[in-house]
Amino acid sequence: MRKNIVAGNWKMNNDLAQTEGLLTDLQKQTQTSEAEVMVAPSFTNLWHAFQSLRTSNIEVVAQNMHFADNGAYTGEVSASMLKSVGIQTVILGHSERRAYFNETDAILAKKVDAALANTMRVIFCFGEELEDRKANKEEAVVKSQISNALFHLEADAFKNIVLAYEPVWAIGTGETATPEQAQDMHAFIRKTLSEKYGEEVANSVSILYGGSVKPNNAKEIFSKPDVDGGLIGGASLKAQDFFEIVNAF
Ligand code: G2H
Repeated sequence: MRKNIVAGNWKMNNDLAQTEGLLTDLQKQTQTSEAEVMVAPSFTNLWHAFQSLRTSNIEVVAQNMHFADNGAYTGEVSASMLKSVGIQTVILGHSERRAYFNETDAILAKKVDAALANTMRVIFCFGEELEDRKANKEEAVVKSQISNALFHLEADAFKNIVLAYEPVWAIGTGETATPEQAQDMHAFIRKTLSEKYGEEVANSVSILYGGSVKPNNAKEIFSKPDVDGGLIGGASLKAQDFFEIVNAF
């Protein structure tokens, strides 16, 4: 059985005081679903968040990392640094990283390798842009993003990979893919995995949907058979909204 996961991607929001406030609010929430819950604060607040949530069911994860283990990469953070502050999971390939920081599939393949070599779990993000969808190229784009960054891996590596389909046109725009659009793409992703690695691997990988998931649309999106949870941006910044989404399973 694959896991249901709801991960909050705080992006570049919340200084230390705001992080403390949100962590306190999160711990007041009641979880009624069995989904795995994660939050991704910024690098400066990871250690603090890890300490505050270490006795809770909420895992603290990172939003990004570099592929090298150390060295002359000013401003970057490595997998071993993340692990040294308790972080076991990293989000890689978010469309904002691809768009604003020129992260290519080739760079992402190296980051995935580095995370796995450090026994970390990866939430690997990808998704088409609006022009791709208008040109009916969404499946081709998604297939190439996944295969370029992940298909050099052995099947076994997928035990530590979570996929997050985030159509770029739905991110932070208030525009959500319909539950049917999400299901169609998730089924396509699973088929693509199955063609390369077989059905067992394909059926074991959790595929999250991301892009303007809110308390009022989460239930319908999560009800789709190939949608195993969500990567939540804006709505993860308020504990109550986030837990309404967590409990939408
Ligand atoms: C997509 C998502 C979180 P939002 O970026 O990764 O953000 O829910 O604000 O669209």
